[in-house]
Amino acid sequence: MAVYKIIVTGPFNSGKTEFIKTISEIPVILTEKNITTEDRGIKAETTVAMDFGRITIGDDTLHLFGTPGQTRFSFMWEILAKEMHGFIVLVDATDRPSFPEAAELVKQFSSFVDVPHLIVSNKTDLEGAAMLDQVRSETASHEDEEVMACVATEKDKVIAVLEKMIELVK
Ligand SMILES: Nc1nc2c(ncn2[C@@H]2O[C@H](COP(=O)(O)OP(=O)(O)OP(=O)(O)O)[C@@H](O)[C@H]2O)c(=O)[nH]1
Ligand SMILES: [Mg+2]
Repeated sequence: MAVYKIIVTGPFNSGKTEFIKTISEIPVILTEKNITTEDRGIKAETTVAMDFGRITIGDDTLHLFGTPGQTRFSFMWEILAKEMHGFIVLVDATDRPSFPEAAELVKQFSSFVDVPHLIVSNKTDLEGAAMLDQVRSETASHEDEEVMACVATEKDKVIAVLEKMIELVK
């Protein structure tokens, strides 16, 4: 029985909060506030500090910490990353302009703590989603890096990502 701290990061609106809400076995602690910037055309609320959820898979318990996506709350990133065992970078596959930012997050979180990570191409259910190879070539630091497809609203897809994460951190 192990407990792992896993960070779920990614650009604004990539689905981090949704991912944790879909899977958590406890009510998720949310810090969503009304959006006051030009991003408010995209959705009403954004994460300003963190999400927290928990899920037990087999013998392992994952503590899932979602980060804010808006860069003005980036001061939270390093605080949340403390003592993490691994991190997930969620990418909105329909938002190609956000891919360089996702690549930057991979580098940044790797520099906080040297732990395994997984790049996850999210919203692959939507029309216009980029192919997995395209997401990989624009976000991963090397060609054979693991990139998984996901739909954060679907429990089985989120579980598959977390099982892979457990495999990587063990
Ligand atoms: N169709 C579809 N919609 C999704 C998926 N994942 C998230 N969404 C939707 O995308 C929007 C953004 O999701 P959030 O979970 O708020 O994204 P976030 O990454 O937490 O956003 P910030 O905290 O503001 O950076 C919401 O309307 C979600 O319901 C997905 O896999 N498919
Ligand atoms: Mg959020």
